Amino acid sequence: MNSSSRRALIIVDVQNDFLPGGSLAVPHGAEVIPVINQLQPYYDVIVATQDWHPADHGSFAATHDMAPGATIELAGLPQVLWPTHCVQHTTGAALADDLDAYSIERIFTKGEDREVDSYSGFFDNGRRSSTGRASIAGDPCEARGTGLADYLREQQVDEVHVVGLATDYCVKYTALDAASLGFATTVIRDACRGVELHPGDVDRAVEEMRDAGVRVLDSRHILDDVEVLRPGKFLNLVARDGWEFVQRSNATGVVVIVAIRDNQILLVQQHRPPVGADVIELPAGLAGDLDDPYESALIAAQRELLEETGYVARKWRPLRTCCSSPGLTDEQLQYFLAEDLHPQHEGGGDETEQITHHWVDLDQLGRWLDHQQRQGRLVSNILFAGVQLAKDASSS
Ligand code: VGL
Ligand code: ZN
Repeated sequence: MNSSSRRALIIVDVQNDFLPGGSLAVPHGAEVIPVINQLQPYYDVIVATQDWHPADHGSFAATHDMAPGATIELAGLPQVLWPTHCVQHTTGAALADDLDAYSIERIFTKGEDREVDSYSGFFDNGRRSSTGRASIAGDPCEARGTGLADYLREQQVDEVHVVGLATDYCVKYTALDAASLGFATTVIRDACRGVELHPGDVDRAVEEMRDAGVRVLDSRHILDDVEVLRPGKFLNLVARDGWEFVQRSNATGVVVIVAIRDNQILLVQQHRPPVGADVIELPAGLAGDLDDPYESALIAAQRELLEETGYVARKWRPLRTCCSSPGLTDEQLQYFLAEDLHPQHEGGGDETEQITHHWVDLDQLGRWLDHQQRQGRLVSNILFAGVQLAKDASSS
């Protein structure tokens, strides 16, 4: 990074009212705090935003004697009504105690005008198309900016990373405004949590931000100090010490299941686009790729086995964690032994997959695979590791 190009972290609304116990608690909101604390040393400039409402703010349900969640019109814009939150000078409006505030240079308040809400840390909701000049007090023709854009420019910042609460409101609008103002903008997904008033809101917010040119990364991409050459929806092309490789951008790990019954192993067969063929492999899948990015590996393994093969195992044992292709990816595979197996349904994978399964005699495995390859199927090397690990486990 050259000296005139500086990177800022914008910490959005990490305030007590948005945390568990607060009046507008964002589910799992407190989980962002340790992640944000870890990230801070990687930035030249750190600023925070603070939702800072008068007690009778127009976004509060109580102001209109209505129920939270309803939508009204405010300043000519649709406005979701919220529980009373972040009232100026209250504990609920204070930044979280556990958030390291030592390096925060400036706090930009927003939402002071009772007639209009302000999700973005840059502008109120009514001025989304303005130029980003800070407001001149009392001049209604000027954009009602918070001063954040000017501050960042004064600090020679051209790249901003946005974290905090909530992914589907203030984080989203802050990131969209940053991008529209010309800042190279990244949202660090695992350093944010969403309200999810409607299921899927967070995913939709992520899509919307991506469509607007916002890069979406996980904190490990910053902490690892890898350079992201090309972000993708599922994979990022990155480099470390000049070595290009791929990182998964949507999962925390990969689980592989070695399911054994009566000296037979459970194999799956599915079409794999990169090789353009059906591949014989072990049941496997991503941990933390669905609604819960923090799903444990064991739960993911149980879910994948059931989804792909229809089997439930009553006995589980972690085996070994191995890297899969260390020149190509940092991916690690967590192998599990699954025993005491009971069929529940047909399997087959999710709606996008067409997975069939086979029970194969371990003593006949080589010949069975020869036969499969003669039929044009390919064999994943992962299955040989699984066989070996199962052998090691049964002799220990
Ligand atoms: C927020 C709703 C109302 C946020 C603020 O910080 O995302 N959400 N006010
Ligand atoms: Zn608010």
